[in-house]
Amino acid sequence: MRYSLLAGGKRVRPILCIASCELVGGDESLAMPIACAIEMIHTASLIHDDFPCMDNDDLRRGKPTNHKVFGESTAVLAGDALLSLAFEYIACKANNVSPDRLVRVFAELSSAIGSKGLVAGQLVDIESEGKVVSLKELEFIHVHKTAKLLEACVVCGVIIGGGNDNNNEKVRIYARFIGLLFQVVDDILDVTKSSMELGKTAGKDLVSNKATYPKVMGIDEAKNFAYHLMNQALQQLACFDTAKAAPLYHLAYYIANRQN
Ligand code: GRG
Repeated sequence: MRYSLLAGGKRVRPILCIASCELVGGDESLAMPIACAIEMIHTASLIHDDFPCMDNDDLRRGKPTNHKVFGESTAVLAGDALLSLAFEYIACKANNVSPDRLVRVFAELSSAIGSKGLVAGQLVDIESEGKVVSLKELEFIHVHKTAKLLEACVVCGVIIGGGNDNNNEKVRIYARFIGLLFQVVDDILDVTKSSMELGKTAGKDLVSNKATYPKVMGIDEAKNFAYHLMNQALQQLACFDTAKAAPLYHLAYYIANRQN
């Protein structure tokens, strides 16, 4: 559990949670237990995603994957235990948050990762491997695999910070757009890295059976789509105080412009 949780990572999800809490006037300390729990959930999903029966990855966060180091059975259990610890951690540590808000946080998080969230995205992703995938199906996969948890991060942040339903709706749409943006940029980077590395080793995009945005719509259209998604995300922040929304603006820029 420690090996994967403390292996690094960009910590985008906890930052989103804290930034959304502060967006509506809440203090960082209120959101911290939920932010930590979300990183545990995310890490659990990465451990499971890396298994041979799923994405079959040997490296994660620059280190050998959990099952490569500890074996598959221990890695299954490490993921399970991180998932369980996340909910225990919120229940035990978020004691300065009112029970009604905590119940809404539990509902938001559990629905984001279950059969209508991450699990649905993962299932469709696995089942579509090697098949021709439409743009609609690709969007379904990424909305569920990636955007749902990002939505939960910002919505939980707003709930904890004391925001209203309108605030919740705006940040939810913001997260939906940055979730898709995240994947489009990932797919573009796979192609550009591949072409730079051509002649050395083939990049992931060249060897993978998976559908990607550049494969479905072409690289130029994928870049235009990324720009459109970033702008749509930023528009959702227009109704908030500019200074308080600054971290969420910068996160969208960061996701759009990252190089790895
Ligand atoms: C809820 C335990 C559990 C499982 C659900 C395995 C599974 C079913 C879903 C997999 C979901 C998954 C791994 C989606 C990929 C999301 C994604 C974009 C990962 C990469 O995120 P980064 O780049 O990673 O933020 P770092 O390492 O920086 O945190």
